[in-house]
Amino acid sequence: MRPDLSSYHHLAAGKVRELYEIDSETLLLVATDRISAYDHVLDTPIPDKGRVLTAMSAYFFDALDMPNHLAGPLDDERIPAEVLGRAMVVRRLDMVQAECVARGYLTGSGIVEYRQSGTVCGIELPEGLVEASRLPDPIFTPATKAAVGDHDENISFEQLSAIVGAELAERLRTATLDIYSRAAEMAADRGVLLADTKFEFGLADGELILADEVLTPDSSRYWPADGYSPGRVQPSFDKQFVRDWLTGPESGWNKDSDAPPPALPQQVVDATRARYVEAYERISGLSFSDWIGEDVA
Ligand code: Q0N
Repeated sequence: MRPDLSSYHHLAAGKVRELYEIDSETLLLVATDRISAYDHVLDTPIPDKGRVLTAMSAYFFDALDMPNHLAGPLDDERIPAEVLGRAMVVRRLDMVQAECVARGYLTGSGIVEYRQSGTVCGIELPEGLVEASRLPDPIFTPATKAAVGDHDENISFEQLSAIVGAELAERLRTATLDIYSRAAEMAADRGVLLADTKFEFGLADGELILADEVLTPDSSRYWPADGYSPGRVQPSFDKQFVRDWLTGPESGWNKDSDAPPPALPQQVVDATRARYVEAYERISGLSFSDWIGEDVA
């Protein structure tokens, strides 16, 4: 008999994820079906998004050669039926108070800083790079975690060292770049570019442990390799239908207004759900219909 989710103390809410306490050493990390776009959490959920992202995280935890926070199987009896397939039992860690980002391509806050100074997080890059350029080598671009609703702030490696200490900063950079390179290679083999990705790490008895979700479309920018062309903003593998509809004539919404975005039409929901499933199946080579939690709750 699985427990009810309401039997667990709620510890933290993110935009699209929730954290609960199982016991003093163990947490339940839950991915919801909520989706964000243009800094808003939409009113319309994407069915199965939480299960797809959990499946992707689990796939990469298994594939990576790095200790991670998983502390039980995906069908652990401590997981409530209502979140089965979109929850992980994880070890409670001392979290590193920094976001660890690796970038193989120049976009987002990276190109904003590059255009101002020719650098990203203080790292000098060659001249002449454009939106979506592939970088000569992947770079480590840490950020400080902002309060909910605010944007993370990029920091230099020296600033990271001042926050966590020089030795841990080096370990974070090495682990972040190693994991990015491995995952980018895996994705590229299947026709998907991993433009950048964000990791969170924790410590337990001095050991560096990979935490949170990993290499999901919410923590990463995945681009279809087919049609990649630097010089313009690349379409998002997962959210492009949502973005196009929200900014198109049918939504009646202005992303630069303060107004909340409207509900998504069913065809955008269905197409977006299919894109998440396609991302998982393309990148993992596995079938989402085999993932846990179908027809429960
Ligand atoms: C933790 N966050 C950030 C879910 C995600 N293994 C852990 N041990 C201790 N703390 C955390 C983890 C993990 N993972 C991670 N906050 C605490 C993101 N949260 C925000 C809310 O929802």
